[in-house]
Amino acid sequence: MSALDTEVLRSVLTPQLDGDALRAMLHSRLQYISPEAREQFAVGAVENVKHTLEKYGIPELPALPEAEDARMQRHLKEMRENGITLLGPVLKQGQIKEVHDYLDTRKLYGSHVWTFSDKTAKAKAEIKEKFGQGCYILEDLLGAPHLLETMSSPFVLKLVEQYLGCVPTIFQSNLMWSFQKRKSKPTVAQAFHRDWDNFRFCVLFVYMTDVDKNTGPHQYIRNTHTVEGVKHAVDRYRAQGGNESWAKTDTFYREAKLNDDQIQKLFKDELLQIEQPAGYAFLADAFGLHRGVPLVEGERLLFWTRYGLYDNGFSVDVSPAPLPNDKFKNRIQYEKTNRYILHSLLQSEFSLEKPHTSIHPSQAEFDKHADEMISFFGRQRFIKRAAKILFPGFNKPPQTY
Ligand SMILES: O=C(O)CCC(=O)C(=O)O
Ligand SMILES: [Fe+2]
Repeated sequence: MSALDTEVLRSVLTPQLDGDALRAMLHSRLQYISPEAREQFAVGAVENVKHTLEKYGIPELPALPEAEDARMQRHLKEMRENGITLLGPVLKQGQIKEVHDYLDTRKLYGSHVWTFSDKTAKAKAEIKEKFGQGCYILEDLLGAPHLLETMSSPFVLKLVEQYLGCVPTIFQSNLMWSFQKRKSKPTVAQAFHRDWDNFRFCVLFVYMTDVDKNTGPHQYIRNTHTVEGVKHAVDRYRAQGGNESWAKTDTFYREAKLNDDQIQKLFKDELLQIEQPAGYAFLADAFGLHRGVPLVEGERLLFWTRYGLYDNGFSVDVSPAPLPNDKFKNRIQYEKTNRYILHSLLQSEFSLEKPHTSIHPSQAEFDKHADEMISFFGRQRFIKRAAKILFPGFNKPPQTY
C-alpha cells in the first residue's frame, strides 16, 4: 500500500481530528462544494470540533473582563453583519520599529508565502529587484518581537472563538512584503477573490508599514461573506435595473469573474478601503471578496494570521513543520487551550506526528486512492465513515458544484 493509502486507512479507522488524508479529503471537498453546502457543512464541523475538544479536555477560552467583553461583542456583531471589523491600532510605533529592526537582520523569500518561493533566502534589495512580493519563513516571524503575542492575544482569540463557534486552530501566519508593481508577473491576491481555506475561518491582518491609497490599501466588500449577503446584493442590483448577465449569482460565489473595476462599481456602497498607519489591525472573514490594491509607489509589509476549525495543512506554506516550542512558550500563556490553538505552528501534544504534507490531492487524485478503498468498504460506506468522524449526523456526501 502507498503511504497515502495507509494514511487513509489510519485516519478513516481512527477517529482523530487531524488525519492527513481526512484533512486532504476535506480540503478537496471544500474546493468542490457550493457556498451553500460550505455553510451547511460548517455547522456540523463546528459541532464535531467541539465534541473532539471535549474529549481531549480542552476548555473554552476564559471570558474577558466586562468592558473588554462589551468591546468584543461589538466587533463580533460587525464580523457577522459585514464579514470585517476594524480593530484599530494593536502595535505601537516603538513596537513596529522593534519588529523592523529584527527583520532587517533576516533574509526574505521571493514569493507571497515561503513554500511558493525557490526556498533560497535572499537580501531584501534582491527580492525587491526581482519579485513583486516577498516573505519571511515562520521561524523568523515568530522570532520577531510582538507578533506571536499579537496573534494569540486573549482579546483576539476570544473574538475569533465566538465568530467561529469553537476554539480556533491557527493554521497559518505570514509576513508579506509587496512592492510597487514591476513589469514582471502580477502578484498574488491583488485582484478580488475569495479564500476557500476552511469551512469557516477568519484572518487577522496588521499593517506593518503605513498604508495609504498608493501603497496597497486592503479592500473588502462588506457582506459578501455569506450566501445570504451576496443574494441581497445581487437582488438590489437587479432592482436597480442592473445588467442580467452581471447579476448571475454564481458570478459572485466561486470566484469573482468580474474585473476589479466592475466589482468596485457594483458594490460601491459596500466597498471598504483601509488606509491606516503601521500597527493598525482588522479581522476579516476572507471568504468575502477582498484584495490588496496593487501599489502605485513604495512598499508595504502585511502581517496576517489565519484561524479556522482544524489544522487544514496550510502551515506548510510558511514552514516545513511546526517549530519546537521552547524558544516561544515563555512569551505567551501556553496552557492546554493555547497549545491546541497554536499546534500547527508550535510543536505540542496536539501537533501531527510527522511533518505536514503540502500535497492536497485534487478530487480526481483523491478519488483514485479512495477507489482502492472502495473494494474494502464500499463507496458510500467509505465516504460516510470519513464524514461521520468530522460531521456526526451528516450522512450524505455534499453536492458537488
Ligand atoms: O494584501 C492584501 O491586502 C490581501 C491579502 C489576501 O488576500 C489574503 O491574505 O488573503
Ligand atoms: Fe485573500
